[in-house]
Amino acid sequence: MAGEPHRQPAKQLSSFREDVVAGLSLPRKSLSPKYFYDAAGSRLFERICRLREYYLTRAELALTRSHLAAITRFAGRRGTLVEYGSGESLKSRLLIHALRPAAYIPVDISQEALQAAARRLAREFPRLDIVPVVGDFSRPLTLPVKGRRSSCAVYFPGSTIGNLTPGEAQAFLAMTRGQAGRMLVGVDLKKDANILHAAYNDAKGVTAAFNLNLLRRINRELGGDFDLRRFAHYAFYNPGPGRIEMHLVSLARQTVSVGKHRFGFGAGESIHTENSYKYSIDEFQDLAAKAGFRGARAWTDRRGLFSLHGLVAG
Ligand code: SAH
Ligand code: AVI
Repeated sequence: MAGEPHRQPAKQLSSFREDVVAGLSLPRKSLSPKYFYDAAGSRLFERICRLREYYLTRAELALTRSHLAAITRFAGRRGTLVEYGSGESLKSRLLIHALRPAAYIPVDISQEALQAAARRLAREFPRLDIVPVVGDFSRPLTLPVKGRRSSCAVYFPGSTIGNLTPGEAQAFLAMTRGQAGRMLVGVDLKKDANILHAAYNDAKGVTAAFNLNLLRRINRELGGDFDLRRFAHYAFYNPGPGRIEMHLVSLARQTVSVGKHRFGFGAGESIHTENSYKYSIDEFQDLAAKAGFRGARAWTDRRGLFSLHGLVAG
């Protein structure tokens, strides 16, 4: 069964305008990747997950299937499973089958994706108590978790943690330490930059459409007049910080309005729209330790592309 989604207070979901105006007013323009995920953005991300070049989803599914028994022993059966950034809850199905949780609490900022996923899961697992929460995990969240913290496991797959800066990731982990005794975190691994480059520059242009959809969303929801033909998707691996950077590059000198605000762009100037940090196993375990977690286990796929960390609150 899946009830009506819990919603966090309206303020959390109404800051889109303020954040866009603030981000486009910076000397180096930037927008938070959390705004990619309107209904269209969530659908585009689902297409990305099925692309030949986007190895992350396949690698994480493969490693979860092959280590499912050990992952189940680590997370524990019949407790509460909280999932952050659950999207279409693709990988969660494997865990729900194995863990048989008493309750599943998927948390996502994208209401449409969350509700559609909860409805599908309710058909597949009719006896599971599904409590969807529409909310932003970059802010403090109150979750409807019943029972003891020790019987709650938090699942954060997909390397969504890589979309946070290391400082934000540490703060996020520290916040979840108060919610659960154990965490499972999917983290993309450092690798050949050519493989990374292809994953964020797919031949069909789906990642480009995903990036540009942010401007379409600003036009629709905030009264913007971005001309999508005058911006280009640009993604590259920056080895210093160890991250893929996604940008939208202005192809001309131009002025864009968002409601009553006007923003000038030079030719070649970019809006930085996403970071996707890649970590070695040790780098991520060090980060988790700073947030008060012990990296108890780390599973990888056979090709060593992706990792799933089992963290225990220390
Ligand atoms: N877990 C899925 C989806 C990953 S895509 C997978 O592994 O394939 C990232 C998901 O996190 C999207 O569904 C997006 O809507 C959600 N998301 C991104 N930023 C968020 C935030 N700040 N708060 C809540 N959800 C967020
Ligand atoms: C959700 N997140 C982990 C994806 C990533 O790989 O950083 C988002 C994405 N951006 C471009 N392609 C996919």
